[in-house]
Amino acid sequence: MSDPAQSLPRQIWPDDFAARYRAEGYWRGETFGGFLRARAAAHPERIAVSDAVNRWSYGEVLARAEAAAGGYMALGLQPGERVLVQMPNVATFLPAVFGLFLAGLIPVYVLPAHRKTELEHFARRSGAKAVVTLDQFDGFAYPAMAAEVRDLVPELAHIIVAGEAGPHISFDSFGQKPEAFPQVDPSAVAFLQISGGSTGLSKLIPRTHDDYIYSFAASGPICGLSEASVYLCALPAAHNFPMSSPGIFGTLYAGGRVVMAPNPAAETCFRLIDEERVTLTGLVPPLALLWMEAAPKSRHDISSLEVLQVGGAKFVAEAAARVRPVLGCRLQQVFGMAEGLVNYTRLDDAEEIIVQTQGRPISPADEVLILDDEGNPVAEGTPGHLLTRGPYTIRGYHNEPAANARSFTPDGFYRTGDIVKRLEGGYLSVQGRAGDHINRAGEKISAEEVEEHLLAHGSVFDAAVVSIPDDFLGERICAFIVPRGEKPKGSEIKAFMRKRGLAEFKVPDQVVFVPEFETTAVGKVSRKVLRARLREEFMKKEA
Ligand code: OOB
Repeated sequence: MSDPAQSLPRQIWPDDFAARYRAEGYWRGETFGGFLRARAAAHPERIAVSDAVNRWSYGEVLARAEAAAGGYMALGLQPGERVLVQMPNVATFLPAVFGLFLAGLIPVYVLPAHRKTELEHFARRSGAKAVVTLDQFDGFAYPAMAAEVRDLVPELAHIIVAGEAGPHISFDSFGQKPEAFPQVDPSAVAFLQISGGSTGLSKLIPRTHDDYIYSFAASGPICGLSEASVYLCALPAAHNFPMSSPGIFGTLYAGGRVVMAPNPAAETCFRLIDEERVTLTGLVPPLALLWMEAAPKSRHDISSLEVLQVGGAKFVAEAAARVRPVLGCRLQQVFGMAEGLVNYTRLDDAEEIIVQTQGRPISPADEVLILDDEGNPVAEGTPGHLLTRGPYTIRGYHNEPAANARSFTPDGFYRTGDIVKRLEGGYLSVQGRAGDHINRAGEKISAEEVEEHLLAHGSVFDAAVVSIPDDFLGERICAFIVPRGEKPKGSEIKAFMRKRGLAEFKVPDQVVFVPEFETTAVGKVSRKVLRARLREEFMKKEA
């Protein structure tokens, strides 16, 4: 059988672009391992990361990462091979992934919320040889799930577990630093990030050392980072936003300190902000709303918080305007995507820009096109499709020729699927999106993927999944179902979805039974039109 990931490219940009990005100083030939070594040499004693049980200096993180690299290499894992990483927000996340980087291995970042079906998909798509995970978190046993997936995907040979490893390989017993580390090429793929899956299943996003390090190094000054910064990682660390905008990597790059929050609940995080004197954190809009609810009643002192970033989904202006008065910190809006482009409002922007826009790109080399349906540029202030190209935006997904033909133009622009308006000064205002995915509290869910699972239920004749605007979540998932024979209960459908081994955030929030779906004289209407009409009808009834 061919290894689907054999073809991991050494460089994903055409030569002329790569040469330009180097010449202009965006790509500096740094690697993840290299920058951690440099920081550990410069300030070995300074604290790099803490969680509820551990508190490690830069020197300790490096030593643990080197020992991890030795452990991975002793298993026979070879540079360029992929390793699934499914770790919640714990300090061990850092030695686990920096160990992979030092060994030339390629992390594939799986969310803690992902379940068996998704883990199997990522294992197959990436051709991963191993998984690194935690014994348990929040009552869930990750190693048992990994073992089930290994039984289905034999290439996934090694299960490496931090904490109680049981019959598996113990991450904590990795102690031997290797005699020599492999040479790592900064222009090579460093890791695979997971796409939100706008159509069908999640795709793998190849990011290089050069491009990703540029994105978080350049984010540092925009987000006011310094050695004195303390970043609270409240969202799952595997998400692109808390990982690199500027997130944990940007904070370490700047020589600051990362605090891992076990969950993003207001009380958990307020306590950590108080105890650790946190200066910066990032949230999705629903969490920002909850924090604003909770702050006036909290007994914790959150006055150290200088900046609250909000992104991942549209933060409405009315809520954005309340951040400063209620939480006593500045707001920074972040509009980014795991495929690359990240926009920030600047800390010194006028209040109106901070509240009303989703920011402007990081880089002078970010190219932004806003086009009408025919592909012509629209006037400033007119909504259109956002396309982008630049020094940290990928040119293609990993091994997805069909999706790549749809999602990228022949000259390398990524079709984001977002509908935006460009305002004066290059600021963007997100208006909506062209695609059919659901943005549920910042998690992107493919309607198609959920429909496929619903159709596997014996009593489901047909299913269409749509997003419904939701005051709290931004959007919720509504499944319209045409039953086959006797109508099942909505709760039964939800339980069925959970049993399919899916992340909880993909389970429909609402199930609506309808006798049939509309057809035209010629036959079925397209899924896209059907979803749009179902949403419209439903919203009319709700109003
Ligand atoms: C972030 O990354 P992804 O890959 O989970 O999702 C990207 C999509 C964007 O294409 C857009 O549709 C939506 O999420 N989005 C926003 C937004 N930020 C992201 N829509 C409206 N307003 C915003 N502020 O979500 C992500 C990656 C890096 C930094 C921040 C967010």
